[in-house]
Amino acid sequence: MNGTLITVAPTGAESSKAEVPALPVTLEELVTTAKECESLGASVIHVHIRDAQAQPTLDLARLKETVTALRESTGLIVQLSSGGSVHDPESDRLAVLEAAPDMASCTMGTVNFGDDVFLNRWEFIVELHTRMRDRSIVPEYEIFDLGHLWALQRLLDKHGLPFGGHVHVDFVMGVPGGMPGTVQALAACHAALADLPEGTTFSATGVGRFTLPVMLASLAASGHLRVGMEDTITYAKGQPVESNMQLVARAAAFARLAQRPPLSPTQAKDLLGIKG
Ligand code: KMH
Ligand code: ZN
Repeated sequence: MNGTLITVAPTGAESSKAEVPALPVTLEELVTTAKECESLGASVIHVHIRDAQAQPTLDLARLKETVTALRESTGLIVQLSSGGSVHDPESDRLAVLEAAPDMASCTMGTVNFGDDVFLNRWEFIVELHTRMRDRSIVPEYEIFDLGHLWALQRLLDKHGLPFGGHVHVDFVMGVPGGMPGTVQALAACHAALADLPEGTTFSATGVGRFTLPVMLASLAASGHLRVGMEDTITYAKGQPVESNMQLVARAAAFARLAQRPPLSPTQAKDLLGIKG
């Protein structure tokens, strides 16, 4: 399919509302952001939610309310984060699936995450993968390092394909502790996809100053894009991001320049094997 899937990751679990006032943290802010990002070319939304104090939470009732509101107000594919924050227990991260999103993230290994550790044990990964298939949820496999692709090959060999049969991965590049956001690292990941099922697709996101090089490298390698304030709060050197819409608009413009315009949510569903 000759178009670009654009995922917006508007909030994340790392930035604070006090320090980044443009971060969408309430349901109303999230829905408004989602609608505007859809109109600019996003087809998937990667969702982390916040509580009444704007702190990261995996509260199930809030997650269910969020999925419903996003479905009512947009045509976007709703992808919940099962990664949460580095402090969330495995039980809460698994329970995210009970909110019945279209997609959920599934990180393919443990990685140092700045001064913290983002823990993803093998048994936990297998449980996430299996429960997603049981619940008809399409995974996006999050790849923070090259070895995570090898772990994905092992997962699929031992435990079978995900729901829908299509494999989609997201290279998260430039996290301190993971792979760098360089053309060379992206090329290595791209080459490793040859060992995954035929037709495997990828998107890529570069954290912070890696945003632009990773976006351009991904487009050049026929990849898709993830952008948003989860990954960067700086638009250009010395220029804070004004909104998620600013990042989606830039990604859509680059995609058009590359002659691969943004996919609609319906086209993105076809690509990812999402029914309905
Ligand atoms: N917040 C990070 C610790 C995901 O959403 O699945 C994990 C993360 C990955 O953002
Ligand atoms: Zn996330």
